[in-house]
Amino acid sequence: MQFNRVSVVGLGYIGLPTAAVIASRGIEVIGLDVNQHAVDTINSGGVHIVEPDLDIVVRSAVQAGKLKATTTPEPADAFMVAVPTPFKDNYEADLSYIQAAAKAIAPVIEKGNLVVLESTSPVGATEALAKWLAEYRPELSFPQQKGDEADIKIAHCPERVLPGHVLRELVENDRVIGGMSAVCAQAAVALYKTFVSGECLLTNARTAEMAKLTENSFRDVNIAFANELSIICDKLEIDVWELIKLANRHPRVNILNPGPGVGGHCIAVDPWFIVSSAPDEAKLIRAAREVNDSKPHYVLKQIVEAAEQFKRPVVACLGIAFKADIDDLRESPALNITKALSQHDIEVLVVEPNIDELPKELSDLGVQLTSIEEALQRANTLAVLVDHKEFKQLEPEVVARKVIVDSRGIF
Ligand code: SAJ
Repeated sequence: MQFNRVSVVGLGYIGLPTAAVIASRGIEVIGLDVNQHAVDTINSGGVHIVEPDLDIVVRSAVQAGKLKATTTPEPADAFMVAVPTPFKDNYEADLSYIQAAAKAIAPVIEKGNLVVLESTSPVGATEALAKWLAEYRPELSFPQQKGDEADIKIAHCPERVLPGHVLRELVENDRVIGGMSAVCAQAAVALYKTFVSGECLLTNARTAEMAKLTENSFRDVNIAFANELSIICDKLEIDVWELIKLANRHPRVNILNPGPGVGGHCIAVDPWFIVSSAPDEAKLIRAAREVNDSKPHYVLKQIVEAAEQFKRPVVACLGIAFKADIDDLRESPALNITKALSQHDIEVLVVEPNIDELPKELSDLGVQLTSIEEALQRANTLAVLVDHKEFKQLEPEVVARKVIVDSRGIF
């Protein structure tokens, strides 16, 4: 299959880098988004999200005339849907953005087109997308009706890039490509081969959906193991970091790092899609979620107890991002701990080298953003919430006189 024009639906953390990378390969890319501000920013050569080097790739693709953003759907050879799939209150996946994307592109799809769902999705979402498209365009045929002979080809190819390394991983990572038929999968491989140097591994759509959920659940379960160990070790008066280092010397053991909880938009969400599809069977996956979700409360309690030894407790929270060396504060356990801490009778300072301004939800509570030097002068308690490189470089003598709650084990 030949791709002269590709439409990327949803220009967020995945869609925009994908659109820019495909455009950088000389293919004409139309980015579709409902957010006018994002569309305008991109068309002026800018970016509305933070990811290293993304601005450079977007700017050059726009200047070369290969990337254009719009709020109005246009015809293309292939459509890649990268819209959010949050969960609802009952932890069931909310597919309304996928349905809205289907509704948006339905009027412009044509016989021979390929539609790929990239959004992380519960098992069955690709079939749901195909069903919606068939409802909106009854005169076209779809793989659920005609298999390999269908007018429209549909596949699922979950994104698997690590925030902070998106541009490299988009190209280098192997991709799992699940077709609703063999021909659908082949067409999707041809599309991904235009920009992926990793291997494209073929399967069906349901397995591809489950593969993505499995990858993130694997990580969640393993982080939960480390988090549970850290709580057990506190009780038994053992240094969990030393313990893990020793245990990891076994050739078949590789324990991850405990922390203040699991943040970000993927690992704390995706396992719930498995749990809600198989509630009675997914016991371990659910327990891992619960362990990780409870860790911020445990760390908060440790900080409050440490701070309350002082008559005038001043706590410096080191880091509020959701993980090391990024500025992304969304779904961050460190941010939530800091917020909860400021509701106690404690003065709270934040050191976050990756941002210039505190989010309003913190500044409104009287929390102050300070330099590391000022924090070391003013605070009597240090709460290490993120293992940013700036904190790892601190000399042990500098922090020696402080009471420290080190949820990341950097000191
Ligand atoms: N964390 C720990 N201990 C660890 C590792 C991580 O507490 O040993 C915490 C981090 O601090 C962070 C959270 O877990 O709060 C998640 O961070 P992460 O670096 O593990 O993952 P994400 O959310 O940035 O990206 C993940 C990746 N998935 C896997 O590594 C299996 C990425 O490849 C996916 O594309 C992404 O989720 C996604 O979009 O699904």
